[in-house]
Amino acid sequence: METRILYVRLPCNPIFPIGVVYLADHVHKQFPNITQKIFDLGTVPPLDYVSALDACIDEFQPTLLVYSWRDIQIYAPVGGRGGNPLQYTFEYYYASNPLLKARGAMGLLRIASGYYGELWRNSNLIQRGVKRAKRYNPDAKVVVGGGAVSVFYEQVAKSLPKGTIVSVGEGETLLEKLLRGQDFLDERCYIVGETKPRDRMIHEFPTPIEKTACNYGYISQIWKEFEYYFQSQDFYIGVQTKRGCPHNCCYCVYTVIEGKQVRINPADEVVKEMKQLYDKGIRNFWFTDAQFIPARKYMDDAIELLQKIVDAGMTDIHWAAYIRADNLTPQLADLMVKTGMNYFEIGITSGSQELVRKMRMGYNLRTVLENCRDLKAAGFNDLVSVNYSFNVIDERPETIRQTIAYHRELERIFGADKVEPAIFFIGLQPHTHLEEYAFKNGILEPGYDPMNVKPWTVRKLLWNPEPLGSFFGEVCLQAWKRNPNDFGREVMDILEERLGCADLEEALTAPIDKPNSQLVTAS
Ligand code: B12
Ligand code: SF4
Repeated sequence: METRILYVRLPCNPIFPIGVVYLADHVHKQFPNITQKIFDLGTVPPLDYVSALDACIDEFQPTLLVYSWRDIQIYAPVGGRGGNPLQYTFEYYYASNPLLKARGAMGLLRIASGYYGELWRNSNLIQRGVKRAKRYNPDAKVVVGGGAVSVFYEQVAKSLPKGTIVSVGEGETLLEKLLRGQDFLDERCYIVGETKPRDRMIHEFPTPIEKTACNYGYISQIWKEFEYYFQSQDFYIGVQTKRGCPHNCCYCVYTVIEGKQVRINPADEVVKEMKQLYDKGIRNFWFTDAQFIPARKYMDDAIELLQKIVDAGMTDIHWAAYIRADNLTPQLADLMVKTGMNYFEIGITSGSQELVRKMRMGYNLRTVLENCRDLKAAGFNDLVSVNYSFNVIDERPETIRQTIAYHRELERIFGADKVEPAIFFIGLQPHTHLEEYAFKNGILEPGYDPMNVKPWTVRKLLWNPEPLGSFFGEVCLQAWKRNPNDFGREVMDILEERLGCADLEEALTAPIDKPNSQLVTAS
């Protein structure tokens, strides 16, 4: 029987579906004769999801369904789909005014029903698709993967049909083995109702592949809605330049999804891929790497890539990426500005070197400041978003004062109007060190369900433990009241009014660990 693969990207905010594009490209390079089609529900209006999927399956009659599920938006604390979940959560947990508390409860209820609704809808789209495909090909198979499945692979099985192959992390090799009829169960996957995920499966290393430039000529033949993403100038089209992150940040799951081993995609191939998009009019790119410059030893790769972008004549582009800002040199800063980096997120989490170390983030705040000065000197004049997550571990009034001092220094470097503090609270994710810490400290029981959003679970998973939890709750509520449109800056101002500001030098110096109390010693 002829193999016909249908890639279904499940509904998602309009983010370019780079995952399925890469999978289809890889399969085509290995099996040029297999017929493939990409169907992106991100471009379909919600009321038409079911009918559009049915019509697509009726027409294409796939023998293999590849469902890609990007996000299950559980603890998105910033501007979520149904309002601001962080605000509702904090109103519900911390407001003393009963009206505010009630508003928080209503908001949370709306968000929870939206969340469960999306889970149900996506499972239904999978079940329905398989059933329909079997009408035409009784042996049709289904594989499910993508970011959301990678994080919650242990939980999703209960809503998927028996026989579904659930995949963790990158799926190229799994699909290849499946299509060759080889045993694929040594890949990071399991089959619903037949095999169980191996213990700590997500920590297994992905099978490395040699990444070559995506063939967009081919992709545009198998994907009708491709042009959709070119219509708005706001889209940042994804391009991956490497896979893997060697770090250990306590709350982060990227390093396990992608693995710790960094695998660089050859610069010439990345540029070749970008050039095809550039020639179609694309000017905004998002380097979708977990980290664009994961460590000092990868700075030369970043330099090579950026230089090749310039050499290829792509001098009027913009790009963005996750950047820790600790691995920069003046030369690299120069190239970043010259090649159009126009959005810059410094995910430092805290301005206290002591806490940065305790969270296992492995960088030096003093170096970050020096590099920011280099970026400014190189002409960087766009907005800088600085991510702070308070109260992760061992936060105290003095560490808050240090974070204020650090933030004020960033304002001195870039200009106060250019530095935007993005205040997050960590959403605890499975398979992280923070989860392990929560088990060891009796905050969570092993076997808890991370996809459960009951109020008592959310209180533990949206990480803001006492004794400072109520204090931060109260500060955030005050900030929303005083200036809802500039929440981050308002939080920083209120914290400074209440606690003051440390000496910068104090923020940059970490004292020697006290045993037992920190995450650093918890494993
Ligand atoms: C870059 C990135 C972003 C960028 C995207 C920029 C852009 N224009 O593309 C930005 C910053 C905008 C972003 C935003 C968000 N993101 Co994000 N993001 C990532 C990140 C780091 C990489 C994703 C990526 O594109 N990778 C490269 C491509 C090639 O890989 P991929 O799509 O995952 O596909 C591969 C595999 O998943 C697999 N695969 C995919 N589908 C399938 C299907 C099958 C059957 C198989 C076998 C395999 C398979 O194979 C593919 C090729 O190897 C991941 C974390 C990570 N390291 O994976 C989080 C991640 C995807 N994001 C996540 C989330 C939650 C979000 C937000 C909702 C956060 C928020 N609070 O607002 C937003 C909103 C996104 C939206 N839909 O609106 C979560 C999703 C899981 C979850 N918790 O629900 C992730 C996993 C991070 C995390 N652990 O929390 N994100
Ligand atoms: S937070 Fe960034 S640097 Fe840290 S492990 Fe995750 S991807 Fe790597």
